[in-house]
Amino acid sequence: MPDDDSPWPRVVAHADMDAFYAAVEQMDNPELKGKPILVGPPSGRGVVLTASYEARPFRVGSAMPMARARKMCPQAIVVPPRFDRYTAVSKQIMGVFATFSPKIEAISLDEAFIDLTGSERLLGDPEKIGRALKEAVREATGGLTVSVGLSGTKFVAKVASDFRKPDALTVVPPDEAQTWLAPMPVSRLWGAGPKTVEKLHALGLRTIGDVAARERDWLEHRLGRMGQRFHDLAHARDPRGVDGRRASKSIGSERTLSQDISDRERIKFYLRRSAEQVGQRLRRKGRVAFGVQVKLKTHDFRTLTRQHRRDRPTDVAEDLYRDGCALLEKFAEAGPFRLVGLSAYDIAHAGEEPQGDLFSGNASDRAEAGTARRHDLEAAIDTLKERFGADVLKRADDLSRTRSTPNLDFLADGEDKDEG
Ligand code: TTP
Ligand code: MG
Repeated sequence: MPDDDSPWPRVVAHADMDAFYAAVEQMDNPELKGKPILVGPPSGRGVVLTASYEARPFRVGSAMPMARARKMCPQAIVVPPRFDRYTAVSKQIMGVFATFSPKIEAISLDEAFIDLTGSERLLGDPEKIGRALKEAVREATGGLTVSVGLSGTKFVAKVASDFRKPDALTVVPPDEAQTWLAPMPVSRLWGAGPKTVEKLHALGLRTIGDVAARERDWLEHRLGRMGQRFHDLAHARDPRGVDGRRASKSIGSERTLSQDISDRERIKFYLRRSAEQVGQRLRRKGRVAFGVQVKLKTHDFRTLTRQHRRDRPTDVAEDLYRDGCALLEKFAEAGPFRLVGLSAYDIAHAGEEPQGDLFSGNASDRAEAGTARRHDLEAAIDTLKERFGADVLKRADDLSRTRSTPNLDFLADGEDKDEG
């Protein structure tokens, strides 16, 4: 282990394959090499899963409707996806990472954090380790390139891996990280979605350096807990460890359906059910969640997710459900889907959150008051359920609804999953 005053108290790598699906297709079929390709359904309906780097100057890429991408880049060759192949290559890549460190956190098929702290004596300095990692991936896969970022925190490593894609290696020594981050746009901050970015801009904060220059209290006053977090990240402080059990930090409920569905109202029905179960588990554990994720699995077994980070945490099913419905709008695919799930992540202990003044009358405080009322109501239902069982609960829950919504079956059935 390096000593405490080493410039690298921790060594964290983030590795992200370049144009992953497209690169696999180009590797397997030499005729596609060096050409613009779009991986996605050739039918013209549906969305582009990824574009090769040769196609990217035409401003086409992931999640764009295929028909539009073909118009913008007519010379592109459309290649149907082969998910089994990508999964197999992903296993190869993760296997390579495992030869560098046992501490790996896979984020998706093509992306992982690797904790390399203590590996320097064996593998050399971080730059050398990065080069070795890239070479090992190239060799094991038969030619694929990966972009690697190395620094002392997960946050900086992730920003670094994306910095000069493709085929890049970016090493940011921890003591230079804050300066290195400063010119980056605030959208790079972990947890800053489009709405939050707007809010930050309205506060006159456009770069990470702008955020770092503000007092922690100033940020906390305006952005709550999120402000504290941004302050930390902007100073390149990120205590998160590389954790192979990352999934255990979420609480989810999902269900594989007996028949594939496309109808949005039916999907919402299952989202509500999952939201009820997740809310109940959060309350039982005394936790609240900042993050809400919706997961859909397509009939051809592709898992799609969309997530949202709330400004205020919640343990209320109604909030989770509302976020879930908003997230549903963000899926480009129409279905049919074979699985519907909702989970809460970024979980905190209830009571740690600063409470707003319920009587000050601004919109977010009113929203919080609504959440508090709803919390009490749902907690009362929890108690009823514990005392009298699911039947009473069903009726109590019906009474609690002001508008007509599908009734819930509280008896857990199907593929309910509690990762918490
Ligand atoms: P990414 O790592 O986001 O993209 P990429 O590897 O294609 O390109 P980059 O060089 O910018 O990293 O995603 C990895 C794979 O996941 C991608 O090849 C296809 C798939 N994917 C989807 O299916 N849908 C999506 O919306 C995105 C973003 C990715
Ligand atoms: Mg990638």
